[in-house]
Amino acid sequence: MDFKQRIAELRTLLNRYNYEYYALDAPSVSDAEFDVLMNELIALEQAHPELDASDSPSRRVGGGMIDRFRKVTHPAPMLSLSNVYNEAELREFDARVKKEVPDYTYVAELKIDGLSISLLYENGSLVRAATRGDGVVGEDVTENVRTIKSIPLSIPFSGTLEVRGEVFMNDAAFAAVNKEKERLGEEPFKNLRNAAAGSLRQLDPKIVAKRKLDSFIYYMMDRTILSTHFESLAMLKKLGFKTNPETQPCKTIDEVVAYVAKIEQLRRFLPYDTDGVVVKVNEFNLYEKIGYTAKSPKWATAYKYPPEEVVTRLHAITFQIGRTGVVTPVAELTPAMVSGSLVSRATLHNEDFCRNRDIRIGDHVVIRKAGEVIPEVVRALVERRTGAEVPFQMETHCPACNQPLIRNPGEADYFCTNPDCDAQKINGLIHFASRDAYDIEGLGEKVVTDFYNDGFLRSIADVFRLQDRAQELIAKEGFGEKSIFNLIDAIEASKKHNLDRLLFGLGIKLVGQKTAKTIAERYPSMEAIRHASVDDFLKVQDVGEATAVAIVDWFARPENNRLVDELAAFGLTMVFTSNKIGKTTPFTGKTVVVTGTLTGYSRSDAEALIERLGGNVAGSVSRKTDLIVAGTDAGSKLTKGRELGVRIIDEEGFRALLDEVQ
Ligand code: 1X8
Repeated sequence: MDFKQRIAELRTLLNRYNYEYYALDAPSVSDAEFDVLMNELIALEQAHPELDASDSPSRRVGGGMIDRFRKVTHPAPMLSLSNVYNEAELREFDARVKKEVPDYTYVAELKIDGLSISLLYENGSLVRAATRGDGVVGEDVTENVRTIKSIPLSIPFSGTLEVRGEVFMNDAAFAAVNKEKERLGEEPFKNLRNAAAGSLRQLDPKIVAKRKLDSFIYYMMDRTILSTHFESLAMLKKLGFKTNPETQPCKTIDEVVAYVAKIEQLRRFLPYDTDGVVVKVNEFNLYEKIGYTAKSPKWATAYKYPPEEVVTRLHAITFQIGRTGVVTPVAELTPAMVSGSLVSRATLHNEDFCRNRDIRIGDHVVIRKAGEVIPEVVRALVERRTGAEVPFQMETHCPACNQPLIRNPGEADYFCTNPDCDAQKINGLIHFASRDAYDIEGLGEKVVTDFYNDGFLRSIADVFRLQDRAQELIAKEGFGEKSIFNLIDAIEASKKHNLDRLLFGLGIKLVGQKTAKTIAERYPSMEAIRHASVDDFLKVQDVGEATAVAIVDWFARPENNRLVDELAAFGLTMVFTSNKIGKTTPFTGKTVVVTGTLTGYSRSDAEALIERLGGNVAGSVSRKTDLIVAGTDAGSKLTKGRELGVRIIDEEGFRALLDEVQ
């Protein structure tokens, strides 16, 4: 047989075995047989590089490093779902559907706690995978997604097909990755969702391949081929996607209510996290009639289960010093399992929280872990008191440096104001390197603390000096040469991060992740931020007086300015590159259709511009269209827009609106 044919045969065979193993959970060959065929394919492909194909099963090991994730605009926005939290609200959802359409059925599915993904296939090949992002613009994670074995690289379908689903991690893969992280002295992932998100955003697809991500696909975006959602799920399965087996068609809302009750029991035993049930109207032809809100379809909703509450004993209250010096009371607990992880500490928020709830040492307390947030104490069980409990007492001095704590009038928190407090500095460094901030892989809690104590790391600038001390670090006990070089590579790579990560990472009081981003969007360089006044910051959406003052105060300190200068000299990115501009424009939130020929812009340039300025571009005119930009020779879209009374502008009007933005 000629090699061409053999390669094709091997690809087909391996794709099938892969599908049987990962999507159907029903392998028909042993791992050893699979490996033999895969090795044969790899050898043949290496001998004949001209036959390389992006959808070859050999590609699943992950290709070269990615330097950043390209932004992609979704063909149609990835909407979120409205939420309901109890049976009554679920029935209200049903009543709203019934008002619009008398005759309908539902499909009830598990809500998977992972991250939403869009997969685009052209003539059967996976050509693009994108994260949800803000729903309009996501990130291109194709190379990483190719390593997910339950996602087919090719499907028997001609033409273009977009499908959507959830990428997640199961319990076993989670345990394995955290074990490995622990071995490397890195901070473990806190939950399955973070592990899935953190893995999918890895810049090295080979690492992603090892993380064993999984998927369930639950939307076929083409709603013209079939007439119901349930049929489309069957078709997705037939095409080779992994669909969730717990999905159930429901004729009435009563059946949905029963399903919700059934899953409430079942979900505890599933090897992946579910945070609720998704209910969708089954008949596609009703979707337009039922309609959409700005953010979500009205033909679907998500029933969210309440966070699990567990009773345990609070045996001590300690005080934790945050990166900004804030001192938080922490409940030390008898370890208890809560929503899938062992909890031995929970936040008590602040002094007032503890006083208002009269939390005492020795109390039995209710704790919970709601979604992303850290575990918290909900209340004390007063009826279980013995009389030996000790009332809460706020600490007066910093437990790390022993300086007096202060609480400013009008604020809830106590602060340690000693700038040389070790605990503050270590936490500041941990924060800087953390995933949501400057995201330096390999520089977790343990490593930072260790490097700090050994004098390698005292300020953020020291992070970028570590490469000069590589030999000393290698000589230190506990780190291999490889892990030190990996760390240095990760530090070097991090310098490309966008400015909002740096701004957040600096640990300026009250500047959270979101605030850092909105500020960087408005003032897109470190110089602009450094020179902005309190009034300037107040112009930024959602930035209040206290935050504005905190930023200006931070930059007023000479040591902070020195730090910023040093970081710039190390080559860190000091400008913000945005896909969208932060300010409100005449296009913000508007649905715009571009039609006809424009002289100054190609259609796609005009559309990209509108999106960058906050508008949503649509391909057809409907009642939801807010604005039509009509060039010359505009046809039926213009006519329809006139009929519907949509605002219409020509190219000159378009330019005038753009001028308003400047
Ligand atoms: C989000 C999710 C959906 C489903 C499962 N898990 C999710 N996280 C499902 O449809 N079974 S749908 C969805 C969305 O539309 N945002």
